[in-house]
Amino acid sequence: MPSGRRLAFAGSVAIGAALAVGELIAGLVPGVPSPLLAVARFIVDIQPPGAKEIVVGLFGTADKVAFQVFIVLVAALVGAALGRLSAKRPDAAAAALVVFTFAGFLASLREPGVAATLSVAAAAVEALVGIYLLRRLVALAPPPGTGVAASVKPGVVRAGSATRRPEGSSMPDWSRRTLLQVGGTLAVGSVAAGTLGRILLERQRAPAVPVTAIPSVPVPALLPSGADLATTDLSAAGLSPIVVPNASFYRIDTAFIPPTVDRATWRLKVTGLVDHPVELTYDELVALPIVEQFVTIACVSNEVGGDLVGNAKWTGVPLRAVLDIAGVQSNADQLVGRSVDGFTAGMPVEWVMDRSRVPMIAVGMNDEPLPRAHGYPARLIIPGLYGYVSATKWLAELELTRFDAFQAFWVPRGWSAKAPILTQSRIDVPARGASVPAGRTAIAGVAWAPDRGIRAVEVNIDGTGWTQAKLSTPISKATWVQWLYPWDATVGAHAIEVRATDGTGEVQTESISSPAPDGARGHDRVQVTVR
Ligand SMILES: Nc1nc2c(c(=O)[nH]1)N[C@H]1C(S)=C(S)[C@@H](COP(=O)(O)O)O[C@H]1N2
Ligand SMILES: [Mo]
Repeated sequence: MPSGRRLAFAGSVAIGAALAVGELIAGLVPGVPSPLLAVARFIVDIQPPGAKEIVVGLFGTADKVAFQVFIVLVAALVGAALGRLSAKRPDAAAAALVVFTFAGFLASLREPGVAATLSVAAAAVEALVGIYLLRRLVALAPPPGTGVAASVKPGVVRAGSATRRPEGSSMPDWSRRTLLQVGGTLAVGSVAAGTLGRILLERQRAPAVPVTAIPSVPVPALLPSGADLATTDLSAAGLSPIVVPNASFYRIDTAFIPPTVDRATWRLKVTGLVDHPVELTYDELVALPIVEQFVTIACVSNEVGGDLVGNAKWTGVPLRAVLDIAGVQSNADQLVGRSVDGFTAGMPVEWVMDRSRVPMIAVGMNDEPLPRAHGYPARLIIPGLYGYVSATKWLAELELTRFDAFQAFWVPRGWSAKAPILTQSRIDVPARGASVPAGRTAIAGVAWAPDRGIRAVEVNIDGTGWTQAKLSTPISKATWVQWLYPWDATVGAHAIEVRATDGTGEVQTESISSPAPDGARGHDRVQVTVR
């Protein structure tokens, strides 16, 4: 291995170990944020509008992991550069390392619940570990330009040889083995320490007391109950259920670790342009009339045919019941839902005041307390609006303000301030690129246009014309419907296309738009082979 690469390896390992130490301290010491998460969140927060198409896909769970792996890889590249620098100018490399750890510390200051003194101490430990290992490992790599004997029988390495430097090109290439062994061991140890740190951090954040059931008050259902649904559910293998179970419900948010909220100390504030600011405890909130309704929520970054959409039964308090206690002033045109973690979503006051819908502060999801990932203990559910402009999870505050006075989280990042859910339909079966046997087969899927409702769904096979699909009985205008078209499939390649008509009679547009700034447009299409 050329000496440049060894130096790079040495540097990457040193940086990786420093990062791992940071993760471990974060796991062990409450109040010290994970450096990796702090940097990840900082990048999400500062992303320029141009980056929105890349970063908006980040909020799925798998994407969050991928994003962190990416940051670690970037850190390793920085480490590689520092390794090379360290061979010539060790002090400059050490200084750069201090700058990087300090930048990580600054990013971590923005995290909720951070103890600044502990965090700066942790950053100092990270920097010292990084500098120490950088020096030790770089010392194991020969300086650039030093020739190294190409083929020497690898010697047996004893622990003490780790610090010895090769004295010339005729020496056996022990340094290489030693560097690889020491570096490799450190790298493996770092991954283990980092993982342990993250497990401990998750544990710190996990609720101390098990989540208890939603209040056992009589719940007047606004809409048909689950029992009625069973009979209307269309069935086809692979078709989405009308009600999506909590465990498989899509999850999108900017939280790398979902906030843990203690229901006993949680408060909901109503602030801003109101007659009387209000502060409610959880018990006070759920003492208000409780309602239940099925609502389909969707993510604006859902692509045509994508799965960032779902329908659930929500239990909670009508939002207007709380707003009425505060008294909304007439000049307020925007309601901002603010999360305990600082996320904000802004929606028109007019939309939530419209008597035709029942926006709610949900505390239950599909007859269970709101799961932590979906906003425990309370979140907003506003029929008809995309999640980023409405569905605030881990809700802490309702602020009455004006669109010209405040921009919610995603707005300065290139997304529309107002974003009603667009009419969409999706083909669930047959799957994209599937091969199906000839004969009668189901083409089926879901269609939604909350809260205008779905009037019709049509299927077009091979561009031969639009034919009506059968619909499940809609629960309400705020929910999706299933659709099904029994198809007599003939051998060959076929293209299937779908479109929906909403409750106002407007046909889903076929002109394509990307998710940004206000949702994806266009028809879902699949190609299948019939054999
Ligand atoms: N606190 C908080 N609430 C949030 C978000 C967030 O990032 N933070 N994301 C919103 C977005 S973009 C969507 S699509 C919905 C998703 O809700 P779900 O994860 O329960 O499906 O939550 C919304 N509420
Ligand atoms: Mo979203």
